[in-house]
Amino acid sequence: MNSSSPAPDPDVDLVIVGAGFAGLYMLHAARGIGLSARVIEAGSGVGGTWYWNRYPGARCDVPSMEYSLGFDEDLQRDWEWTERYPTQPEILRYIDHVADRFDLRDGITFDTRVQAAHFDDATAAWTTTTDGGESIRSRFVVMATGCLSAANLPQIAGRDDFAGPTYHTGHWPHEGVDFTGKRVAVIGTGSSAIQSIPLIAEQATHVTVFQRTPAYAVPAHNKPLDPDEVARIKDDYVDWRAAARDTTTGFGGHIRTDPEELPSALEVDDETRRRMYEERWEAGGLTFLGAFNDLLFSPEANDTAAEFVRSKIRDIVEDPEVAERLSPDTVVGCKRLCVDTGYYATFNRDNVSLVDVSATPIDRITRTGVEVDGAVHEVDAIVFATGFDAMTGALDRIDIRGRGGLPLKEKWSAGPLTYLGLQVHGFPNLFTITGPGSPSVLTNMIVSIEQHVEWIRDLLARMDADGTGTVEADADAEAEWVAYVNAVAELTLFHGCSSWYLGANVPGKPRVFMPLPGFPDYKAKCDEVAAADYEGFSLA
Ligand code: NA7
Repeated sequence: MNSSSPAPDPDVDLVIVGAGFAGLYMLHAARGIGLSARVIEAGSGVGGTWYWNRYPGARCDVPSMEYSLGFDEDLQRDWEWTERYPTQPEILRYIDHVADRFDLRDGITFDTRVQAAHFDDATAAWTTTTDGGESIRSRFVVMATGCLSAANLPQIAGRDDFAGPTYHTGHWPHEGVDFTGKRVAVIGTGSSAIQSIPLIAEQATHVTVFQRTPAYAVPAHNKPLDPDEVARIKDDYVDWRAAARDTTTGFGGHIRTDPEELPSALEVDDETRRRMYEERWEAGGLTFLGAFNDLLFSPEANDTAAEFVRSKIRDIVEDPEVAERLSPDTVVGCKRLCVDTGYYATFNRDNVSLVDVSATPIDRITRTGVEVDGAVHEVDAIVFATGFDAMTGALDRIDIRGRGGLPLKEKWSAGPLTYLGLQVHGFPNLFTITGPGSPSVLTNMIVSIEQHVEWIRDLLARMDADGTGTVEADADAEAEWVAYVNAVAELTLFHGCSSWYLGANVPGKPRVFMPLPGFPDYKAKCDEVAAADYEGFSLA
């Protein structure tokens, strides 16, 4: 545009990309401070992760009373969860309810994918373009694109030659899949595989599981919620949520002991240690790793937990050779701990077999099956439970350009650089909800989403009140933050395996630890920054 002509008004204050929990709450929060916003969503409905991940057994590994929005007292009182861990359909019903309850649908354009978002230095406005051919000018862009939304399909030779149907767990057909009478290959043994394999095995003639790295799983012990317990929680919900925000992971505040009061796994005798693990195992769920204060810091302490899980696998799986192959020898919790219902016991079924592809990778996919070490395992369908290009994948797939046309992909070529996981230097007025460098996937995502949305909302309200045009992370604040995130991660055992936290599951992706461990310190830092008039950000 000619710099002497006046800049056209933006079409809208905010463009928000994605209509999962983050996008919906951001829309509601923006409207609450009088800003106009439009959400662009690739799916035909709201829900994000929970819209796409419809594989059998898909369920959240954070309890439903905690994996729910806490910002509205009436919402949290009215909604009735039915089970300890919510299923994907129940979470989707909840998100639909949220969209309707807060009249959000008229702000969302569905079935539309954002292709690009470019910042114009002259007008300090963003132009977002979509595959529907629309260009939208806005003051702000908020990426609510999710941490696990860009599917990772491995580049296995012959992948397109297979004659039967193939599925990725993260893009499951909405009408469901009937595996009755079918021989099914499942590639991958992460959380999605662990949830789906027991159910697929109940239906299919045969399931062949291709395992590259065995995963640790602890039992969910899922059950219907007790109405009396729910009533008690609801009476105390505000304090309950506050307790959750005080935990490293953003949930379990009501049951957790202060880490300072927990012993080291190496301080107690063998019998006490075993009893404490048994108690956590019986209670079920991710809090297993909270049994001792050093499980994610000391390799020796961690190995006691790892050996406990291995002993459980040996107890459950009848064939000792299969039990051995299912037993990980890595740090437990280094890759995200899985929460299962009957996963290991499924390998006692006659119609389930396990193929170890750690030493001998899959050679190729043929017309009729999966070939490993020269032998073809004949199947009728293939399920890719192969995960996601996590945390940066969804952003990389959009052509995002900041000041001077700098592509975000180029800026992040050696790994993501952010300040607080909220902003990137050179990309004014662009926000990433639960972006790399924030606790995100190491926490209850809803707690992190609410904290980010509320922080962004308060900043936008402040900018609107005093006529500030742009906010941008400072280069030195960003550099210090990235160094801090790395330093915190290095205190932990998260570096000890090839996890998606490090980008190690995607060939060629830089290996950088992306999330920041520890929600309370992070939240305190964000609050301090805001109180110091957004220290580390330039408001112009
Ligand atoms: P994950 O946890 O990333 O699991 C993907 C699995 O797929 C994992 O076992 C991978 O093995 C395996 N994989 C990936 N590529 C291949 C190839 N080429 N050959 C064999 N096996 C392969 O994804 P999920 O969807 O299960 O879970 C993602 C998160 O969603 C989860 O952590 C929860 O937070 C919810 P690898 O371990 O890389 O050797």
